[in-house]
Amino acid sequence: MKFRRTLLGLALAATALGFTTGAMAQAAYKSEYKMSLVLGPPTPWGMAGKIWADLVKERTQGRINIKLYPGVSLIQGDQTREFSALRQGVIDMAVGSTINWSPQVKELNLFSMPFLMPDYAAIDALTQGEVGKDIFARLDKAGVVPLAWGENGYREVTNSKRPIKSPEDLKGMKLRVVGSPIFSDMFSAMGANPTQMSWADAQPALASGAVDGQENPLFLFTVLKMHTVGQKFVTTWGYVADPLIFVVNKEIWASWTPADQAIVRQAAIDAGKQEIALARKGLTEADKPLLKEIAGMGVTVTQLTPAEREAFVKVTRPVYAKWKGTVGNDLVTKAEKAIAGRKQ
Ligand code: X2X
Repeated sequence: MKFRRTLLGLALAATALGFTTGAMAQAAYKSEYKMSLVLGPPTPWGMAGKIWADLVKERTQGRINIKLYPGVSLIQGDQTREFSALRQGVIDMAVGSTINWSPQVKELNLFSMPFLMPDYAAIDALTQGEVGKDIFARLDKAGVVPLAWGENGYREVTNSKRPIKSPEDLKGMKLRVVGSPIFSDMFSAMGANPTQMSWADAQPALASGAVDGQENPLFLFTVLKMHTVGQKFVTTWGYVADPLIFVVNKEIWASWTPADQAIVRQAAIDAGKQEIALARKGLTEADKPLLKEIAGMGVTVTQLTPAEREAFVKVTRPVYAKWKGTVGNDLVTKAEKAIAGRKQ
């Protein structure tokens, strides 16, 4: 009773001071929320963050004001620390790749398993289905609030040496890979010489020739004009695609009114849909205009035949088997079934 009376007293005092309860809640809002991203606009990933931030600002009439920090600058470019920083509140919100958070959340390695997702319908079967829900429950347990899916995309391999058509072509090739162990396992199994580094370090390493190649979605090839740093060969093999996930730190989330939470969630879902379309642009049309654009830069674009692709599938099978145990047999089996039953 006493407690209730105190609360009532506080509310009356606040009213006397000219606050409404809504205004009291708003007083706890920060003037700016920090959103972490690896890639900024104009990449699709960067646009995911921009569209989300713009929608939130507009729909909350500026109550929630988000600033973008591309290049994972809040954590000095160390992208594999992003998830821990989010949990700790160094970062308020993020649109992040499953790859970069997988060192902390092992289930996210699912999307990095070699040749698991043969086409875009397979990605959708996972992210938009039960597997996606399981992953979100796991992220919630790990200490963040997951809201929506986006897409970085199929990671195609580029290099300065020769066309890659078979695992033999990768022999001894020095390739930059992300700092997540499954990538070292895969490229070692294919006979390459993988070297782990952040994206911040990868760009000078490509420019100086310290590495021969890298793998990333092809929009990055055109945005960064990778042919100008000697990347003359591109092979499309569709071995891995990394989704993006829109998340908010738990304490920040709890500080918002339910109405604002609903706005932020819906804005993330809307931004995710728009961004996925941007990420697939030029790659899902029958004539794949993005590949034509890259070939037009004097780059040799190799599209593997099913038989050529199969050789890469074969050499990476032991990696798949090993990581199936790490990711979780049940989750991987569920994913395999969802993909087998996907709508085309
Ligand atoms: O580092 C990469 O390759 C990038 C930009 O694709 C990710 O952050 C996963």
